[in-house]
Amino acid sequence: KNKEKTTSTTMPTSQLPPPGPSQQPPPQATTSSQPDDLEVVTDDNDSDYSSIDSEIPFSTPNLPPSMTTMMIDSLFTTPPPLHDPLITPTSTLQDETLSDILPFLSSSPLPPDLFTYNAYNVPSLRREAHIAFLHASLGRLPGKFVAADASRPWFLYWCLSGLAMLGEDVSRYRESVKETARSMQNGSGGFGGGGGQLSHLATSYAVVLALAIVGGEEGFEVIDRRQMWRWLGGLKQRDGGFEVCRGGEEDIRGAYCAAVIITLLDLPLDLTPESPAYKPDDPSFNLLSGVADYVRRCQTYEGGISSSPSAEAHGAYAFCALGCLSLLGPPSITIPQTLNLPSLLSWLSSRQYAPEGGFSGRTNKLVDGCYSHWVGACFPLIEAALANSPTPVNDSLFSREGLIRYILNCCQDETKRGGLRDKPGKMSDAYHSCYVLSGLSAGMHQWVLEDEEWMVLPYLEGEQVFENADRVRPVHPVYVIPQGAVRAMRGYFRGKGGFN
Ligand code: FPP
Ligand code: K
Ligand code: ZN
Repeated sequence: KNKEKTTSTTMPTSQLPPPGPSQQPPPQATTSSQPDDLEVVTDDNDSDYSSIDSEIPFSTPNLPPSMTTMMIDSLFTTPPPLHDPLITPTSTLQDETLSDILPFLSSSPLPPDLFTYNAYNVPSLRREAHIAFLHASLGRLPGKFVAADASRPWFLYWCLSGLAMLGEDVSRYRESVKETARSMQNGSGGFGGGGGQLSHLATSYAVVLALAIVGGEEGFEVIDRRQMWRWLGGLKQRDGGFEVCRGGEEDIRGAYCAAVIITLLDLPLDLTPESPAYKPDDPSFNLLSGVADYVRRCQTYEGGISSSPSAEAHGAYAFCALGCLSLLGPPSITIPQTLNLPSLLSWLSSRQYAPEGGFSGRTNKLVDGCYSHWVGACFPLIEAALANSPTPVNDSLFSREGLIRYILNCCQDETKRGGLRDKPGKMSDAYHSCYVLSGLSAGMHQWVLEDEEWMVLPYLEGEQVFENADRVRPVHPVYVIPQGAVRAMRGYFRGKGGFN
């Protein structure tokens, strides 16, 4: 079995995007600020939800009807031909993980009462089970989730985004998201993880996206744009980057979250003298100035992108970098101008492993379902960056088949719990459900940017190893919410103008 540490909580806390810091006044009864109509799970003792053993035994493979099933390419069923002789704790874990994962890829071990296999020997998407899991994750959670209190805005985003990709109408959450957002906003600008918590770029990003997904102008109106703009000015740094909160760390998450908020709310870009980035001798230096330079400084010797200059390249930050650049201008210009594209593409491609088919987050580490998004969703942006290149991309820069096989075989919870996960043996959670589905969506669609509009082309049944019934909805390649939600929010705030 997978020896990677599995804690007793269902959240991979080491992987949670750092929450809004709660070193401010103690959270004021944040649990009670959750509106009643978000309570979908009826009770804390729901054993189903909180106490499933994370070690899920394999069932005996029940072989599919071989007459109708296509052969699986041996690329996805056999260990790699070369094995590095250097043995390390991670190489040992990788070997063990591979032997855990291989049965899922090469036979059909998933319980037949919950999954059917298609003609490519790929299991179906358990849409209804994942929908139920995400609705439940928006409700009252078991007590141990108190540790994730400052990430409540993230739960809103992960669950709503996941539900939207699964085709659910989430407008029923409008009222409750609006009131929850109101309770998280600070008078001095931005949103914290809950009432009484310091505003943070990650939680502000998550709240703004949650409001966009549920839609509705009353919800949009909750956002104090003027104070948001002032607060962002206070986080902007002279080197182009952003601190994630007042006095907090400066990293590329901050730059991406800020660029998303600024463009969705159509905020004015000018800085006031109160901003640490205000340059009296250069009044044109604004909220988005120097962001590309900051991103450039995050590219490492490996070709990937790190959280901040001189750190280790990681897939999550590659997406932040490309997303950020795609918001600063046309990606075909901003990306090649800023980054060494060949070395970035080489690094991104090296993240996809065979036979697993999924992506790892960094060199010499393991595949994980969430990187289906953080790495997988980089490819549409890379393709857009190459739009004007002399060698256009005619097909995919990654193996869609490999990614889809990994997700549908290995990342679906195989009990009645539902939800999506890192890998076999791990518990499903809202974070992985969101980002596995987003990666699945990236694998099932192709994007082209025409006249500043992202256009989606579905990969069709027959060209791919999934059935159309299992298609998930496309999401905007930069904002990672439905395109209609982006349009509605940008349309609402466009032209609201500046402040005097
Ligand atoms: C390593 O975790 C993970 C990181 C270094 C970064 C994680 C950051 C994000 C997922 C999101 C950032 C983006 C935004 C917009 C907030 P690990 O060591 O547990 O996993 P690994 O072995 O796969 O690297
Ligand atoms: K991981
Ligand atoms: Zn993960």
